[in-house]
Amino acid sequence: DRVALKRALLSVSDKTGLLPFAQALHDAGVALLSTGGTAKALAEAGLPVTDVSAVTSFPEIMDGRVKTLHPGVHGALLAIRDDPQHQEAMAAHGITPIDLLVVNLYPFESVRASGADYASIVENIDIGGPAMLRAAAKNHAYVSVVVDPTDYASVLDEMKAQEGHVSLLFRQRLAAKAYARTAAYDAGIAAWFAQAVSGTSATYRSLSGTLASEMRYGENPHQMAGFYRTGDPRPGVATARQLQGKTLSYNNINDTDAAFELVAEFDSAAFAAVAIIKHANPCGVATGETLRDAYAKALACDPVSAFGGIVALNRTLDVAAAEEIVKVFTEVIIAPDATEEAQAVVAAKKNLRLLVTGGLPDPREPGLAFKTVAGGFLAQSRDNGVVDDLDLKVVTQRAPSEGELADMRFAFRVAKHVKSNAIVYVKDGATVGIGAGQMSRVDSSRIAATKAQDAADAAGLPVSATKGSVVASDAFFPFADGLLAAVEAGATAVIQPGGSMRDDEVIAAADAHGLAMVFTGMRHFRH
Ligand code: 93A
Repeated sequence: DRVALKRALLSVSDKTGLLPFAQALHDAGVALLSTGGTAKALAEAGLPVTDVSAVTSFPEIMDGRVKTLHPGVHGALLAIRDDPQHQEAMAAHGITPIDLLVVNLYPFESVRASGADYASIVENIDIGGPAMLRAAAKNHAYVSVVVDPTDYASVLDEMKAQEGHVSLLFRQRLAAKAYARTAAYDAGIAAWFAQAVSGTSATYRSLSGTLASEMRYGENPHQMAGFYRTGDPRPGVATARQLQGKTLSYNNINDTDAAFELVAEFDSAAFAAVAIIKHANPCGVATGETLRDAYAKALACDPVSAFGGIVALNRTLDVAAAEEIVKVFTEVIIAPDATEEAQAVVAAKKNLRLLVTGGLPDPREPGLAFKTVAGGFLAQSRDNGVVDDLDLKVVTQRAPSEGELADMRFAFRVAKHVKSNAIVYVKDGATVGIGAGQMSRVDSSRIAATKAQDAADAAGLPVSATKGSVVASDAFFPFADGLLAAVEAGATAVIQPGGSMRDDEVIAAADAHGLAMVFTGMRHFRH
């Protein structure tokens, strides 16, 4: 399975390392074929090189759009050397096999990133290069294919170790790399098109990403994990700058994303907002005059769960907030920015990760969300519904007071980010009880109330904070029982999508207890 390298075709846009590599190939007795610009560079360096148009007996045409797309080239790459029919075809058409293909592609990605115009980007979609890479990789039984200049040295090492030959395993590895490259290249083109056509920055409409980092493990230590960037420029965990702390783990990234997307729902010009997240669910969310104030209120919701949590802020982290946050064991802080003094406070906690994003993502931005299923995946547009845009319908005899209404909007905003079934109690711009992820809505209601009672007990308060609160449900109450659980907890107003077959019963129960209730007409399931 060893193959001697006798003839190489070199066609590269990135000419890094080209000359010494070509020189070494020439010294090893390898004949060099090349395309226009590459051939020129080789000839100028004094290397003997045959222009590929001599092989194809066809000039490069259409500004180089067609230079290697020719049976003379592809036959030389694809021929099965010891197949009599292939040998006959080679003889009949004067085709000499190519053993080594060295190609790197038109720089589509960097031209796109440079903000070039549409036509220039299109012109930088390489056609002949990927075609040759795929042909050579397919025929790796005979052909070595090099797509990355950092592999030049290993080709020479391999040839040296094997007296001018390369092994099958080596060729297989090169082939795998070539296909990985053409796949990523095309995915990048698809992503650009999705963006160019939709006119939004939703590059994440297409399923492609570049490996940003490999984690030590995934959700659990026996799982592998990688973090991929899609090129979506939204401020968030994938585009953030880490100022300090340990490397982010898989769960950190997942939770930090949940925290930041939630806190971005709150208008930073109107108030400071803080969300504390555990296992991708909020265990405290609050707004306040200052971040310190909001953090204290968020922490009070469930101080036990906040231990080891992730804290997201909608404004620049200041020293006052930082001083409070570092008192509690916290895994990650994420904020649009952090003052120098705040950074100094956080620096005292070596492991604590501090991420700054440069801004807040727009919750109304379109985009896609994915989930894997056995043998496939699901894609849906992201939940970019915002309660402020909804037409709230009062369905009870009593209309909510202005204060209740403000807390209702707050509660529904948070419920969108809580795993279903979600029940969220809110009072005075702070969550006071959150029930998440239960199979029964009544259980979520009860858990939220119990947790609020626990927090009140721990703080030595005479009554639970759910007394006089409002409550949000991410989906309709199928029966009156979920609403009655909220009544029992002392809630005075309810916000929910509505739309149950038994809405009448639920409304009657609310009226019977003097509750105000509004329907949003929008559900916020999150699984
Ligand atoms: O325009 S192409 O899609 N048509 C081709 O036939 C072709 N053959 C090689 N691009 C083509 N290439 C690419 O040209 C290679 O992938 C490489 O990136 C580049 C090298 O051109 P030059 O040698 O003229 O600098």
